[in-house]
Amino acid sequence: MKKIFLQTTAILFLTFSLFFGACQKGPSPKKFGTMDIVFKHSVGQQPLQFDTMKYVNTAGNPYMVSNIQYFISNICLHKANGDSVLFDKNGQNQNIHYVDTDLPDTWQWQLPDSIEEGEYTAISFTFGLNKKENKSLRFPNPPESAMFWPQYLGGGYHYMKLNGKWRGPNDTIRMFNFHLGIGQLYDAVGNITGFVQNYFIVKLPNSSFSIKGGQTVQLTLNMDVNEWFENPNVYDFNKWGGKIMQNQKAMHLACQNGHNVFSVKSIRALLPEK
Ligand SMILES: [Cu+2]
Repeated sequence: MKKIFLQTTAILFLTFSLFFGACQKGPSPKKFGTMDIVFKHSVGQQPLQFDTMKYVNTAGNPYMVSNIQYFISNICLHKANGDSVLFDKNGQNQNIHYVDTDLPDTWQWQLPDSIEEGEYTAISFTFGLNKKENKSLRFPNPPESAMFWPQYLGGGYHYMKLNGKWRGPNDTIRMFNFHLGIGQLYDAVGNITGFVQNYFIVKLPNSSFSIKGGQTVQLTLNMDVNEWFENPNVYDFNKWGGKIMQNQKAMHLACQNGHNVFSVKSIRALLPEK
């Protein structure tokens, strides 16, 4: 009886040590993929066409777009358990991307860090630059340096320059600089009394994805220009005029509208290269 007991114990021990022995080799090494973002621009469902007065916003302003320049930053990947992964913890401008509709080189962005394989539920990012990131002179070279925001208006950089023209009353064609950046507060006689950080975080709907080791996930992100002018605030160029860098009320309305100008056109894993 004792012998059987010992035999059983030995078998159990062997089984366990085989089982746990295998496990003690540790988890298999983590695998990583990468992410690419491709930037597209539209008015409604149609790709944006430049320099043609073919668009009308919700306020009824006929308008055209000459070019768009903007920063997005702090891309963050979210997991179902509430964890999130922020790229580029070590700085060096690597989690900031400049998009310029005139510069094809800026239309695609390979994110700096590798992404651990697994499931992600959503992607978010900052539109513009947050207070910590938005420091004057951090970009010494063009094209980014041309985005500077005057020091006396709060400094740092434009979040966006959306440039174009609209047709005002009596068929007058007027230029607009729909520019967003740090806002200012003014006293009754026009002295600046404070600054307002207008950057905002965009949470992309329908941005879940999974990634396997060696894969590149390509996110095609679309900016619908019309959305800047309609939701939740109807933005009327005839009311706000062409220049809003010193008009915090107008920039605030614009930034509220900015929360849903971006949508995911597609998000898919490209096959690993062989
Ligand atoms: Cu400006």
